[in-house]
Amino acid sequence: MNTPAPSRRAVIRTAAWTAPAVIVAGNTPAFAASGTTSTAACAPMYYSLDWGTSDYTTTAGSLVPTTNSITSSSSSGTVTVSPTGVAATTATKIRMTVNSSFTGRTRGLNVSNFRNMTLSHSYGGSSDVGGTGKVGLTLMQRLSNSTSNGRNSRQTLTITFEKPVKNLSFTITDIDAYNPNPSYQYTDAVLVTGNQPNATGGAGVAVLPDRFTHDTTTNHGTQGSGTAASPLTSRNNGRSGTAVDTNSRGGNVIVHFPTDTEVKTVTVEFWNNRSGSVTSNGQQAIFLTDFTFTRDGIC
Ligand SMILES: [Ca+2]
Ligand SMILES: [Ca+2]
Repeated sequence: MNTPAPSRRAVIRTAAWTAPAVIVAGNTPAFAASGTTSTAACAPMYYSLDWGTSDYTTTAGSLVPTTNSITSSSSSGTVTVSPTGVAATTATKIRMTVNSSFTGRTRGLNVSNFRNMTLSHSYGGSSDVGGTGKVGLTLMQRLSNSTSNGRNSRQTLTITFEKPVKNLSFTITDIDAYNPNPSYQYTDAVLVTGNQPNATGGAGVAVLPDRFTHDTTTNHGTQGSGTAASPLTSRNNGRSGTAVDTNSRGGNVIVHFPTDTEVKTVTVEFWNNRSGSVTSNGQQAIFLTDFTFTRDGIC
């Protein structure tokens, strides 16, 4: 047999001729006329986590057991996030795992309405952290004694995405400081880092947030470039003696990871940036909410 292969020009012409028939038979992508080769099935999928309506569950045995108690035990939780406007299937859903552990003197705390690694409701039960109108994942902690040694004592939250995500952002709320005259209780300090996936789907090379949206509209507000030397902290730093209310935006930072860059894991470190003697063993809290991200469509 000596059947000549069709020329490249012929193949392209054939594809150009048959493509409209396929589009007419199915959905016509709005962007078809723009020249892109994408189809609706390959379009990115968008995800938005609402803890309040989610299936979030924790490893109950490792949570801080009773009110006004502390623990040094690690704990974990899982939540499933479904895409918006796309059928929730095994292929499209993404499970997030959150794992909390402690270094140095920092302990998980269960106090009043706030229990570490559970979903918080603000004072008054308004289900609103940082003025977002949303529930948040609670990081509630204090030291095992009344002497703070800064980042040497911290909680580390690791967030692992079952499948790598892109365009990740989330909001940390209630980054504040409290100065109950004459001594300090806490200065919240937060560091966020991440990792891209490696070749086998685990955590690979580092990827850092490339932008932070600080609250600058209140008399508290937030600051910091997100490095260990310049962690996310309160702009007010407790100078007024008052803290940010749990449902105020005055302690908010929106964390943005680089555009179109895959993220497999995120690490959030949370510590008391005071040094020396602190009141109430440095009892302090932040909340994580408004996770949004994308994933390439399945086609
Ligand atoms: Ca506060
Ligand atoms: Ca706080």
